[in-house]
Amino acid sequence: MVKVSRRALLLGGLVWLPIAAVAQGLPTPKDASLYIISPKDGATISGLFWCVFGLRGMGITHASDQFPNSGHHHLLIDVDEPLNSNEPIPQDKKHLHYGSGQTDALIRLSPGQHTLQLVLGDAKHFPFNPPLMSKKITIAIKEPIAAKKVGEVTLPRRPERRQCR
Ligand SMILES: [Cu+2]
Repeated sequence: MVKVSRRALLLGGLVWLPIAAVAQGLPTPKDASLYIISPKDGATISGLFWCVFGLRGMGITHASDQFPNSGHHHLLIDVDEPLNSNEPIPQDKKHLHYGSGQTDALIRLSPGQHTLQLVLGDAKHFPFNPPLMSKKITIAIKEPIAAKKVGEVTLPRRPERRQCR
C-alpha cells in the first residue's frame, strides 16, 4: 500500500510539474501588440464608459483554454506596481479578468484621474514572457453617477469595432 501511494505521489509530481511550467512565461510572439482602442489617452469622461480592448498578432480564448499564442484580457486600473511574471495576475478591483474572451467592458470609476492598462494572460492567468502590456493611459472621470441613479441611467452606446486583423 505504501509503495502504491508513493508511486501515485511521484506520478502526481511528474504530471503536475510540466503543466505548471507550461502555464508560466509562455513566449510572446514578436509581432504581438496590445492596445486600448477606447477611451483615448487623456479623455475626459462623464459617468460610465466602454473600454475597448485591441490585440494584434495573438488570439483571444477563454481562461483555462490552452491554445497556442492566445490568452485573455486583463484590465489594470490605477496599478503602479509591476506584475510578477512568476505569479498569476492578481484578481481584485484593480485587476479585472475577462476570462470569457470579452474584448470590451463597461467600466464605472469614481470621479478624478485614473490610469488604465491592459495585460494579456495565459490560460492560468500568468503574464506572457515578456509581458504583453498596452500603453498605460490616463483618463479623467468628470461626473459621478449617484448610486441611487445607476438603475435609471442610460448606458453609453457600445463603440463599434473595426476588425484590424
Ligand atoms: Cu485572468
